[in-house]
Amino acid sequence: MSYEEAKKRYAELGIDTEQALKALESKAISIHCWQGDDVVGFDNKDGGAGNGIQTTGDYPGRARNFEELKADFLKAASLIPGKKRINLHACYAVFEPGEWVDRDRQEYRHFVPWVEFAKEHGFGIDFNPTCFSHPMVKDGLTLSSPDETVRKFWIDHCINCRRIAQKIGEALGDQVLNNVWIPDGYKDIPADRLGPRLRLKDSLDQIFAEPCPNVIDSVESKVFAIGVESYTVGSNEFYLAYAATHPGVYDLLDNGHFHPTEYVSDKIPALLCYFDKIPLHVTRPVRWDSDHVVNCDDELREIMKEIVRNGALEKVLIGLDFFDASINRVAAWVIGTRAAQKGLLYALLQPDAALKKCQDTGDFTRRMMLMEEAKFLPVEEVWEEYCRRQGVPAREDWYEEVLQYEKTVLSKRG
Ligand code: RNT
Ligand code: ZN
Repeated sequence: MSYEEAKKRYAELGIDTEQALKALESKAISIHCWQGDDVVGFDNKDGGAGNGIQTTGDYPGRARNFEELKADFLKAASLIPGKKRINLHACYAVFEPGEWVDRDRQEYRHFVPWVEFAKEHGFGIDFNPTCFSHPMVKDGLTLSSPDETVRKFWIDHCINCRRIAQKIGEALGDQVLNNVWIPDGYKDIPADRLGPRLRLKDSLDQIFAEPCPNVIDSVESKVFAIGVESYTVGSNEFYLAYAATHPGVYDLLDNGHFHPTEYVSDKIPALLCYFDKIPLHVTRPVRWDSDHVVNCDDELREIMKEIVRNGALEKVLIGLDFFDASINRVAAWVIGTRAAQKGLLYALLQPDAALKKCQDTGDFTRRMMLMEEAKFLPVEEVWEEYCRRQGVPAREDWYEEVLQYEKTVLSKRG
């Protein structure tokens, strides 16, 4: 089937493929830099990811420094259509040769090389404090620590990060998402569940005190992590209530951070009743918060459907969050980002108006019939047309380029 034929088939259901392509093209996806180096960063040379997050796998070719990470990201970006942002963590500070600065004293200048990179290639930037993989995480705690030296260190880090994000936003003439996630919690049954949360609340109040007009602030909840099974300070209720009572702070939903029978696709329309922005971490949790590479699976499509059919493309900030060290990392970026975009396109090509009408008139048989028929509409032809217009490979041939890159670049790394 050709694109023109697919366009006609969609038109029969009142769906305009050209409009869908326009919407897809204008929606930026924030691609996380940390898939490229297994969440190691540039400021903790001996360690990998720690404190509740970890990568598994030993595929060769991990990016070991700024130059390698940039090159790998660019390779992936060249195979991904549409608008792209790069999501940075504070641990990706770029130091002068011989320089090392701890996280509470980082400055904007350490991220200027990233801003230059973003400007050169037309990427947006998003930012995150890195409150993990660091010796100042004491007893698994950061912003909720009872040790005031520890808590102050991380408050200072988070305040610095907002200032850095503000300057990045000013330099790019853009809004920068600055998302706070902390690993704080306990492996075993806590004796005090309230104290840590009150301390976290106080830390957040200090962190968000300064106005930063180019920053979109968010907080990210979690259920549990390895070694943090019994209690998580920054739980869903805690952060949702914090965001709801602090205008300008948003609740970030990571779809790996809920009980396996809970769905972020259902949380999006709940939050849309109250918030004008919902930042997302789109991931693929396999049985738990495993951060597998995003695939175009049922829940991904359902998440995208909730964004599209509620007219929330501007309100929902789509960011990715996965890290797989068991496969080619550049391919992981390309697969995951293209999957997210395919899911979005799929959602943009649904007969939403007709389906809603069925629901509101109680015609549930027709609703089910139409939903099922819509599953096999020719989305592939529209996707390929999109890739052709964007000048990126439309089909699996993109993988040949990654293999070539692996042969000439990645495999040469020690
Ligand atoms: C951890 C959170 C957090 C991190 C990144 C690296 O469970 O999902 O978002 O994955 O910030
Ligand atoms: Zn996340």
